[in-house]
Amino acid sequence: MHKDDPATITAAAASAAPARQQAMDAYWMPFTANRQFKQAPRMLAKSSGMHYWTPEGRQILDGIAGLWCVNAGHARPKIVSAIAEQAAEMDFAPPFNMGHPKAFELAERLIEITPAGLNRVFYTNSGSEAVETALKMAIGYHRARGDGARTRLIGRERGYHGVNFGGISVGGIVGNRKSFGPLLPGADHIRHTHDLSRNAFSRGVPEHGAELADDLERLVALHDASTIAAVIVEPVAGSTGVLLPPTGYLQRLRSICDKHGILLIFDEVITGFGRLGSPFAATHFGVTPDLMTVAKGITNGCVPMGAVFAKQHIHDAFMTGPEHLIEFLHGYTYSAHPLACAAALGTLDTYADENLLTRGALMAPVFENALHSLKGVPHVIDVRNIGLVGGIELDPIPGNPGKRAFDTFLECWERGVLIRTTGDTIALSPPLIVESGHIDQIVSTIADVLKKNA
Ligand code: PXG
Ligand code: PLP
Repeated sequence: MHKDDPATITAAAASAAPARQQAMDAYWMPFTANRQFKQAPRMLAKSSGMHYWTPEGRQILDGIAGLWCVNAGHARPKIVSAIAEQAAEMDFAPPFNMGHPKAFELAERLIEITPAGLNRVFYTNSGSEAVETALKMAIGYHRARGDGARTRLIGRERGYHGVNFGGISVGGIVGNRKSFGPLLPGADHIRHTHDLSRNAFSRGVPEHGAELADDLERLVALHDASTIAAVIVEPVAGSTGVLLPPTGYLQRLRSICDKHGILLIFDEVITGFGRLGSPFAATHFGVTPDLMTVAKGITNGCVPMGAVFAKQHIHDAFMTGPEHLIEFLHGYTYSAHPLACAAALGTLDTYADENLLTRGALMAPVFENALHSLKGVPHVIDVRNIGLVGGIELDPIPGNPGKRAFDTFLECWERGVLIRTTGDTIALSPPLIVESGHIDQIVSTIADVLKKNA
């Protein structure tokens, strides 16, 4: 378009007009009710510490760390300056057959905090890409060892593993799967662990349900272990409403995998980097997977990044053949992006300075008590908590699932508190710098809204 075109002139004049209404048609928003949003937009313009501000300057308390990712809180100085300095020093470096120092430094720093044995790091740009990478590593690993019939991937009902084809194939959210065809062949699912009848209002991990891990034996009996490459689970399922593993469940899953030579993948995109009060869920539960996916908190949400951690023997299985040839035919243009590596290093410094990877354990009792005070509030049918993750399940409006929780979200927003809903569950995951006053504000706002609408 030429600069003297009438359309260009009009666009320029419009952008200069101070009270111009923002045009919203062009942006197709992700996982959003686009038409509803554009009628009544909820916009964020600034962030610091525990808060956002709207373009009009209204302060919003962040009850969900952005989207489970801003674990150290917003606008942390070491992260901000790391990104700014890196942008000025070197913007991009090709990651294929080339390297840059911060990519290596970061990997060494990361394996200091991962569970023992997970000491090889592959970078991606999101959790979804980390999941695809881990699934391909699992299948490639077996093949490299001469066990190429192990191609099946097992997920779990109600699991969320991002939105790419591998992730939705092992994922267990009907809505995310049903519109997109047959997906990956050979994927199957074990049962989820959510059981309100036995476990409602448990404080911390629920008592009942370790035997649900035995569902993996059912799939082994059906498909034969020799066809199964890996099982992937979220140690605590986040997206489908904060579903906790029953006592002993993850241990049992680990031992069934070991018995049958199946790799265990923990998807720690949400649980990684301190969310449960330990650096990782694997640390928290004392169960080490063979592969572990992370994203979100790795850069405090400031620059997109994900990663897969692999046990060394998995990495080493690929390191065969002529030395000049690529061993794992996989990678992204932006793997180990310098801005992401710099942000991650600033993030790790911030976590270390303030002991944030374990601070959740100190705040967990305060959080737990506040959440469980919602028992008896109208429509609350369960409260679940671990570390600084909370789930408040509401009874659905008959014939209108999700509406009660979504209406609660809208009213909390009006009252200056950002929460997240999935189905009829409210999910909370405040930044790990949260203080008890913030927790009170979040929980009392939810209680007030539910009582008002009772
Ligand atoms: N695995 C898990 C366990 C996740 O929680 C992903 C993979 C995908 O990560 P990316 O970076 O590709 O989004 C996630 C992401 C929600 C919500 O509604 C949760 C996620 C993302 C968006 C919304 O709770 N988790
Ligand atoms: N599509 C095309 C045409 C490409 O050239 C590339 C990368 O070179 C991709 C997709 C993948 O992009 P990315 O490496 O950012 O995932």
